[in-house]
Amino acid sequence: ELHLLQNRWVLWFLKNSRSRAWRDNLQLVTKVHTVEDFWALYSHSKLASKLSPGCDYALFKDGIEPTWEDGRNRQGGRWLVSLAKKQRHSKLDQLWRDTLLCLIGESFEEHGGEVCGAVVSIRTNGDKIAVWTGEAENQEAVLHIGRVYKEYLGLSAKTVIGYQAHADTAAKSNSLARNKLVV
Ligand code: M7G
Repeated sequence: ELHLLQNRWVLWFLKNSRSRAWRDNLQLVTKVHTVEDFWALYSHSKLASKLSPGCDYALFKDGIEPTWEDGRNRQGGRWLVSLAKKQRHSKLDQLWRDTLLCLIGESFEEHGGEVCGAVVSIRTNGDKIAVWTGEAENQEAVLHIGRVYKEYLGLSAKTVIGYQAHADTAAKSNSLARNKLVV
């Protein structure tokens, strides 16, 4: 007996290559409909910590691309967890797995509809994990999602995570966009 997920999810892989446009580096890997699909995929995929710098994994709801331009993301933003370089070894894989479980397990209750997906980015200067939501101005939903997510990851009270609108991120290619909210 298979256990259907409340939403269908799509795993994407991005392999950095400067010779092509950013969008052309994004590949749809597979769709996940059941708990069993999810674990089969997870256990056969490389851990995030084993990917090359410049690569991303993204898990998004079916029908939403992991891009700022997708209509469901255009007005949205992300809760960003920035890791120190040394945490790739000690923390990254656990935090990404817990992020995936938080999404597919629909942990955000009545605000789950605002969640679009999540991204893990492997970067030489420090890896990143983010949960993307659909409406940066929906403060009640954004704050609820941020609080639940931080708790789910077991981040300490002194760890502060920020939420940035994609429009602000897209406009600032080199520095971090301002936080609209923090938890
Ligand atoms: P990143 O991978 O989000 O962060 O963006 P990084 O700076 O830590 O590597 C790197 C670059 O990829 C951006 O400056 C954009 O040029 C491009 N890029 C990233 N995203 C998420 C998008 C997107 O959604 N749409 C477009 N058009 N470009 C993007």
